[in-house]
Amino acid sequence: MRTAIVTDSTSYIPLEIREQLDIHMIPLNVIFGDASYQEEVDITAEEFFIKVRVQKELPKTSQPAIGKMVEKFEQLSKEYDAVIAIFLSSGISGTYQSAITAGSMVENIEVYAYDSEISCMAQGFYVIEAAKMAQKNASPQEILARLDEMKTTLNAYFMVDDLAHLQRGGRLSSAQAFIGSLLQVKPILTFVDKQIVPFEKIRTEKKAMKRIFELFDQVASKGGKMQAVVIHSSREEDAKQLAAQLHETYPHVDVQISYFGPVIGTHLGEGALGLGWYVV
Ligand code: MYR
Repeated sequence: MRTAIVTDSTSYIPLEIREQLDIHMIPLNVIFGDASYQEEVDITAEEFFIKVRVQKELPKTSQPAIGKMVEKFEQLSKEYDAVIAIFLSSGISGTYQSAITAGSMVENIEVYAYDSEISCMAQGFYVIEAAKMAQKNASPQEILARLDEMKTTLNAYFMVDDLAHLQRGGRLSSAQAFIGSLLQVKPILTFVDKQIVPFEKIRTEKKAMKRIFELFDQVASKGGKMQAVVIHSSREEDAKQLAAQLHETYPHVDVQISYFGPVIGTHLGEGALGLGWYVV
């Protein structure tokens, strides 16, 4: 049985890796006024942040059209028997729900939509693992069981420079009054039950980063094999420094660097920094 692995653009898996591992990608869109761009196809993260700086109008985002998903699944049905489609958290986007609808509309291929309950390269961890297993001819059930196993240790914490973006996009799950009190500080954010929640209120970025390190250390100090990723929006130097520091302190952890691209960048703004990981 041949299983195709599909994800959405917000995994931000580099094209080279997607090609190597035969990962199929469906893009989400960023919209400036009347112009819609498919991220990772029509617009890169660098181009996006430059545009945001010069345009007066703030961008919006949209999930892929169901028709595009149906088209992709139908195309895959010519070569594959099944699809595992791993999407960003259903608590922040309708993409996963649309994939379920699209999957029910196609014949000749079994579509298993998987809710990563997260996004970005933390979601990418699932996608890459699934793709490696599919290349070794694992069954969809074996792959899905492994993804559920990964979910028990996969975590991400992040902070943003300006919480107003998340508030404006309505993706921060908390009482408005509480959000107001967060605007003055640097809260650590995380995903709980598929939604973004403030994890702890911290006064400064330095202290927030120290706290994220502590949370990571609670797992990494046990010495088990781990994958970690530092994710940033327009903070490459800081991300490199952080990754080097992690690599030096925890040589047993494989540390990568990734980015918040246009769609996620619309909701987090520039200057966001995060750390994701799972125990292999
Ligand atoms: C849509 O329009 O359907 C896309 C909405 C995307 C919302 C993104 C909210 C921020 C996610 C942060 C992820 C951090 C992962 C480490």
